[in-house]
Amino acid sequence: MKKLLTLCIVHQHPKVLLAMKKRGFGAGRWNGFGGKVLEGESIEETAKREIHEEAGIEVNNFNKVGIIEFEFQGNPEILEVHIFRAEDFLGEPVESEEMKPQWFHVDEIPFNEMWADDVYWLPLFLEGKKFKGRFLFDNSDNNNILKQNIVEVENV
Ligand code: 6OG
Repeated sequence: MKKLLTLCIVHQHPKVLLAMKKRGFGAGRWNGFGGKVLEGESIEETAKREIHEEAGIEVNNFNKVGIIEFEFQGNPEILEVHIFRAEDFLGEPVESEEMKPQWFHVDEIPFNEMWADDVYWLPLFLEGKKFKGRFLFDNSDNNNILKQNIVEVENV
C-alpha cells in the first residue's frame, strides 16, 4: 500500500524556508511544506496547493529533486514523498494553522528538531543534487531509523 505525499523546500542560498509543524503528522518538527496527493490531482498540483495553504505563498517554478520512501516497521503503508526545490515564490510567507514558517541559514539547519532522515538528504538537496532513497523507521520510536539508503541520481 503506497501513499503519495509532497514536500517542497524554498532555497534562496544561503537561506532555506522551513516551518514548524503545529499539528498532525510530524508536529513539533521543522520541515518543508507539503501533504497528501488528493484524488484527481497531479503531484505537482499538490505541491503548489500545499505550499499555498500552509505558507500563503505561490510557487510557480520548482524542480523535483528527490523521491524517498518511508516505512514504519510493522506498518504495511509506504509513504512515497516527492521532494521539490523552489527558488522563488510570490507573496510573503505567513503563519497558518498548521505551520509557522522561518528562514534558516544553511549552516544553522535545526536537524535535531527535524525528522531523523533529513540529515541524510538535505545536504544533497542544498548542493543541488538529486536523490532517491528509502528509510525504515522504528514504529515504537518514530524518530529512530533502523535502515537507510540514499543514492544520488541523475534524474528523479
Ligand atoms: P500531512 O500528513 O500533514 O503531510 N513527511 C516527512 N518529511 C520528512 N522529512 N521525513 C519524514 O519521515 C516524513 N514523513 C512525512 C510529507 C506530512 C508532511 O510531512 C512530510 C508531508 O510534507 C518519515 O498532510
